[in-house]
Amino acid sequence: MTLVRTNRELLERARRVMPGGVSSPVRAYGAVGGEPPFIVAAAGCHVTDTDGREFVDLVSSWGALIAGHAHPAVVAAIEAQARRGTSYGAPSPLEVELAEEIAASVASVEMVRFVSSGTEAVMSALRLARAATGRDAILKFAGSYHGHADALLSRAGSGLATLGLPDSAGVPTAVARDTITVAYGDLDAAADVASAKPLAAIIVEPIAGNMGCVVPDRAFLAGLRAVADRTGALLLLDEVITGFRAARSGAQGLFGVRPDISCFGKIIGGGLPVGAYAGSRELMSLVAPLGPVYQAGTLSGNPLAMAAGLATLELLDAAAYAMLEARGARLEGELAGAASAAGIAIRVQRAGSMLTVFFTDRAVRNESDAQTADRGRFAKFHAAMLRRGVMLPPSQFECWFLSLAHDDGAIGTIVDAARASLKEIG
Ligand code: KE4
Repeated sequence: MTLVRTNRELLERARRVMPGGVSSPVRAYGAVGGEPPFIVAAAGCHVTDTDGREFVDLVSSWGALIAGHAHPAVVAAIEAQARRGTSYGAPSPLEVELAEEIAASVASVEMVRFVSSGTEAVMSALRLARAATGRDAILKFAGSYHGHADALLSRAGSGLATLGLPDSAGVPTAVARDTITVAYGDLDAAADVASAKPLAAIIVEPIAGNMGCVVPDRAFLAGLRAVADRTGALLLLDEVITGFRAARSGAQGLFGVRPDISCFGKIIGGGLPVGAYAGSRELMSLVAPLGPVYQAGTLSGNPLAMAAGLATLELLDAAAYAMLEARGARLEGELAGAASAAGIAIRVQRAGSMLTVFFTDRAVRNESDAQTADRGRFAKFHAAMLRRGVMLPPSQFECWFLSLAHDDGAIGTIVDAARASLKEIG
């Protein structure tokens, strides 16, 4: 095993044995340029790369680490569990405890099935919806991302209710065609599609995180619930990002909307591989071994992930959410102030501890609005922030995630770096 050398040498080695040198495309920095730092250590809100550079981290494992990196309580839970074994391939008390915790926190949840990623959760939830309704077609919203299952790598066809087209090589047309896509926030379009075509499910990010942060009108989610009820479609809320971030009860609790199926990930695993889909006892009883919907997984409900998730959720009390909201509000306000001081038009959109700085002067309500953002300017900003020791997600269309570890000092560092970086790129 060759000793790890500099970031550059590691990247060259990585590119020889891994596509793009990464395990997930966005990490390759294709959208922002430059070379991705290879992280070797992290604690609190800081990460350190192989060259010894330290950064304030706003990726936070894409939202999973709401308690911050290597939180002592989470590390202790993982260490203690590891000494009792890492995977049993059999039921364990930890899965029961985490399932009970999710059901106690989210009113629409009576039963939970754990899987190992958000993709797997959404893929399985769609299979459940199709089985429950006997229908194939699903409706999603442009700019949202629900993982890389074939049915969700589909983009809008030419007309409104036109069948979907593959959005990735390797996705069969026959699969993509059953996925219809309309603009996020467009309730009329959603209602028209649902009236024209029997849908198994309407799947939506209740607060969008994958076109950048977009908080929909309250009426949108309530309207989707009414459309689903009227047309017999199931409402599937993808809370992989927002679950236990937007609120303890998720975005569904915040907005008072009751889905038929919820998908979770990220935070409920405390940084270890996890996903879950959940709903009423009646609906979830269709899932094997109780019912005809098959879904399985070697590492589903993995004890280490369950232990890390439980330890994380234990930290998320009302005071924690109040602090995340206060820190998010401070960062939002000071970023806007820094931009106006630099004479640069930005739009900061936030929901609690997730936010996006769009380089555009207009409100971003959907994907086409988001596309007006100046990606080149964001790339310059990203590089300038990295040079100043702040690691932003490497895409204009992602969210910055705060954690309990982003204290006032860290917020100050971020704002100082932003002030200087905005002036530099101005
Ligand atoms: P995973 O399969 O990556 O665990 O989850 C897929 C997923 C599902 N639903 C939503 C709303 C999601 O945001 C995601 C994954 N999020 C991205 C970041 N926006 C993961 C980062 C990556 O792909 O590397």
